[in-house]
Amino acid sequence: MKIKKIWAMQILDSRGWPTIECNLLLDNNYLIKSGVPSGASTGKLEALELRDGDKNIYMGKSVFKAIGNINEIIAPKLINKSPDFKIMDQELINLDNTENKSRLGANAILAVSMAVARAQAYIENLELYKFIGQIYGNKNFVLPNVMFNVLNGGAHADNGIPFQEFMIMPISGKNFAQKLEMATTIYHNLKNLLKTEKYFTGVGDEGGFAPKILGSGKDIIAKTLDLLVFAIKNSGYSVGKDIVFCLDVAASQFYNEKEKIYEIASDNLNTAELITFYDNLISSYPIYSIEDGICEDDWSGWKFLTEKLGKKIQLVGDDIFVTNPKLIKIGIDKKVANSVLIKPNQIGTVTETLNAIKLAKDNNYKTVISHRSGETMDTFISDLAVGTNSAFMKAGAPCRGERVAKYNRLLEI
Ligand code: 2PG
Ligand code: MG
Repeated sequence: MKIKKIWAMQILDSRGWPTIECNLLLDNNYLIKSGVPSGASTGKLEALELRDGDKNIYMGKSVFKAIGNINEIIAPKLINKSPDFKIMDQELINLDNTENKSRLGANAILAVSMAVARAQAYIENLELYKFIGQIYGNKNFVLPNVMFNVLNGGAHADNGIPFQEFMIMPISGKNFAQKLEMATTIYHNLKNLLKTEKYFTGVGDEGGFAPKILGSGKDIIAKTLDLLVFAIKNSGYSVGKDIVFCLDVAASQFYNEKEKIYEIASDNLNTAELITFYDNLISSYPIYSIEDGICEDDWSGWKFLTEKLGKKIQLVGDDIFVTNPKLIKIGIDKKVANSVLIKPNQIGTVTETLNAIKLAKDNNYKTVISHRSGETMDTFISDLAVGTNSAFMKAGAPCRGERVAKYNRLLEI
């Protein structure tokens, strides 16, 4: 079966900014779609998300150039060929021929890459996760442990909470459906608690609540975690036995480069003080995982963090690795972090995403498959997590269509 047509159009993401939907029509007229997400707290070395920059259209954020690249440059190369994402990803990489996919745009390239992988799975009559498993060399289809982001701060909410994501991870449920129920019950009880305590109950970009919590930086973090502890207890679950915490600090967002200081609201901490703060948090709360605890450029700070806390908890590298096998390799060699966040749009093709996962796992780094804060209804990452037997996944709160789409897909699988 061959590709009859490929065309892209501009759609909106969950934040109301333009993004790309790619359509791929096979010659039996079966239509395949893919949608590309977009980050807010992006790593400096991510592959380039091509935007038009014309202030008069969507305040500069339209993606018509990238869409034109799909329709006029990429599509003609792939039409009338049988979908083969490995070959076609390489073709896209060659066609772009830049280090960060800045010619065609990583958003354009990923949209096509995901559509081609889906088309190939369809032709081989396989569910996407099984097809990914076949390519990746995995037959062990276990659903990931999910980190549910129930409280938003940082770049995902305007509430002054310095850390970006406060996630709960159910560990005692007997299957994903039960864990989803646990997390969702806690989510609703958290809302009730916030209401009772007279906090704001609106949500942030990833569907977690975004209350304004006052105090010094360290106080805000402790108060936030205390709210989660109460919500978990109010739901009848045991903190630490049933539910553990995962944080995405997104430390690059509040690092003062010039002063070499982390500005956590009113508290200014140097690297050693910040790590001590984490250590104290770990002693007081069942924290399983900390993502981006140190700024993305500070490899020696990251190494220090790993030496201090790497045996106690999972340390996830997001902005520092940006799903890039070259950077992950440096991390492995330098013994930095012990886990890698995986976001396909940081690197731009399915092939390179699978390479990043393989490299991490072959070196005993766990993988956390991740959404972006700006999302579409595309559920590719759920299949990616199961197909590669990744231990963890995060896709936001158990609330808002674009987040629950991923969890509902896990239920289907
Ligand atoms: C992160 C992500 C997803 P963003 O930092 O891990 O939660 O956020 O997409 O804004 O980079
Ligand atoms: Mg992150």
